[in-house]
Amino acid sequence: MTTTFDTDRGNGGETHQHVSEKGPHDGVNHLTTNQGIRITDNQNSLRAGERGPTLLEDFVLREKIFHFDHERIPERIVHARGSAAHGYFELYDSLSDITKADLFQRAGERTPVFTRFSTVAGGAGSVDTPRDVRGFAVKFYTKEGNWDLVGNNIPVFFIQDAMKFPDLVHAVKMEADRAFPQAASAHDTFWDWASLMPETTHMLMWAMSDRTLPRSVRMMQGFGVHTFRLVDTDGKSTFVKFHWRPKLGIQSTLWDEALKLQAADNDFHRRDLWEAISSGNFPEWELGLQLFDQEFADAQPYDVLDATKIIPEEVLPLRMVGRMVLDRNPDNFFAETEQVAYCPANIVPGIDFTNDPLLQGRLFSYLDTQKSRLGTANFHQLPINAPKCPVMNFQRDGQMQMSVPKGRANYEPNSLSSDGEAGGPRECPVTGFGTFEGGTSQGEKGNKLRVRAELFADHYSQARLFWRSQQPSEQAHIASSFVFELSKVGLKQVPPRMVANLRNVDEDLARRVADGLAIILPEKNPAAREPVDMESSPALSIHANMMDTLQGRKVGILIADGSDAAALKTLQEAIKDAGGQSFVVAPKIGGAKLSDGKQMKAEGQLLGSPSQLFDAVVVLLSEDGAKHLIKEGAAIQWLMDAFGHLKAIGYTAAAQPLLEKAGIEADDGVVPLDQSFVEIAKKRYWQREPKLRLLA
Ligand code: HDE
Repeated sequence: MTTTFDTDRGNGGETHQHVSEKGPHDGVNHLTTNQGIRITDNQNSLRAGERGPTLLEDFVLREKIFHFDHERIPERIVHARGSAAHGYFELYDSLSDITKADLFQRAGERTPVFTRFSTVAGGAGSVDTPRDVRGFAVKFYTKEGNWDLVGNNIPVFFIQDAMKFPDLVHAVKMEADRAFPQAASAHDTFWDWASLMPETTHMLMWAMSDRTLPRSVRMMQGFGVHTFRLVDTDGKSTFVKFHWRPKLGIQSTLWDEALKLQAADNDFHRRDLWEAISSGNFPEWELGLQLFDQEFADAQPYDVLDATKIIPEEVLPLRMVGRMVLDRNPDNFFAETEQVAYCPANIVPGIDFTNDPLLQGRLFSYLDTQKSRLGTANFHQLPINAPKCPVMNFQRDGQMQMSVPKGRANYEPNSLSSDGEAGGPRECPVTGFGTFEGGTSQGEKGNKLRVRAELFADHYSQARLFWRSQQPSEQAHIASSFVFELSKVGLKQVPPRMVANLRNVDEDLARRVADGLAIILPEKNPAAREPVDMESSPALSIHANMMDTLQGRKVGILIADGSDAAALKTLQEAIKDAGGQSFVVAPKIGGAKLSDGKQMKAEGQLLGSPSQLFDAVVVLLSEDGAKHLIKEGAAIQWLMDAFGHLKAIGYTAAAQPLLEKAGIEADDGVVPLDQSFVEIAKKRYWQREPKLRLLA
């Protein structure tokens, strides 16, 4: 084949845009090497003779394999598995009364964001639904530089001091010698360590609750965790805790459901986020602030610099200041989601740190780990990390330097400009980031000490507050999770030690866990500081606050030959009108011949679409369909799981034998299919659970 080479072959730095054989603008993309050389054959390597050896000379082959060999980079040491999206933050009202941060000045203004959700313990290729804390990291590309709010879906943390972070992570990750279990805390080393660290207790309560089993990342809260500061133009500081509230409400799965989701779809959350955005159902959160001053801080029975403590919303309500909408999926997972580098130290004028010793350690860690993960000190130049405002300084060179600074000015001060040369950027004493100078309340000055402040010694008051703020259904889940996790621990000394700590939280909880493990209730572990009783906080319950809605939720509809076409259409429309999504499942992906004689294609095959993928289910079967499916174990399992996971079940009269075979007893959530089903489908039926499960 003869190839015509053009002289105009530049591609503006876009390595993989190609010009045509005939000319650069005829719309045909040509395959090239990384040097821009067109490739004639992408199937065969160059060899000496038809059956002869491959030649070292083959630069096309060598380059292709060389690049492939280096495609992977080290995964994040924690939060390796994640999914992200682009969007914006929109401010409701100006916050100029409390901060000079530019993104908080003008009502209605939008700031671009890139937000990544992650699990913590598992590797990059692990599943989406283990019991785990979720990362909730937001990069705001503000006009005054990048601000990263690198939070979690739980408002407290396991430890109080960064000194313990490597121990925590070593303990929870797969065990050092055997490299299992992956993405799970239910093993010896985690509980050995946690039971020796009473400060973990509050976080453990959250971790053992349904918070760590989110239904979707769109249905999680997010928290900045630490106390930060907002600073206004006069230099006045206000303490702040950041909260993200999902528009769809908080929703979680059940433990059994989460386990089965791992089998049904390893990418359950990643797919859910992607599909929601690509179908135009943009996930949304409101940003709420808890704002307070030193006087308030001093009056609380805990230290606001202690990341194992919350400020209950009932004590300090949230001021809702804006919303975040995620409206665009990444173009490329690696370039964006994998290479994004969040860092709590990325902060803008008007926001500042506090002395929280956990936060202070984080300020070092992220930049440091990112150099190792991304391989060069220039990772801030990657498109996903680059600020969307000018970046000008005298930093130069380093591996993978992408910018081409001009002139001689690479030092400061300089007087080059007086000779007509560019002198480079100058300091900004007024508009630059000025660290908040105050903060000399009690304990903020003094000798160098390796100690913790007095109130940090209270490890149990808020664990108790959390427990008492849960509904009985949630308490049963927490107690059962402790039993499950500790049942996986082989070290004899560990479960009693953990239960001994739990006795400081609540005697009933401790007894239930001990019973569940069939161990003798151990002596209480003496508390470093006696817990105090705090007013319970209903805002901490998921079950009490779950929204009755179909928005963002999916209803699985099982059909087979003969299913009523009109009933199916009506149901699908009703689900859509309620903001939900229907998903038709049939024994064969080609679908079923409905009552009107038409073939309806299925969206999922029964074997590949178990009911844990849905929030509610309908068995829309004819007599014939039911006769056929009663012999299909997957159909019976579909119903058993939906019932066991406390979901609404709608059924046609013909489908009743299947329900009977699945052992389903009628209750408020199991109803013959009619118009009212969409209302029924908006809930979970917690009251069913004690009849189905022996919880601790
Ligand atoms: Fe992180 N954390 N962390 N962390 N963290 C990382 O940074 C660290 C902590 C959080 O989507 C790492 O780039 C220390 C609390 C999220 O890319 C690393 C301490 C909270 C993400 C690191 C903490 C978080 C990370 C690993 C204790 C909630 C994922 C890879 C002092 C407020 C960000 C990386 C993403 C990632 C260190 C504790 C949230 C090693 C030392 C508390 C959401 O730098």
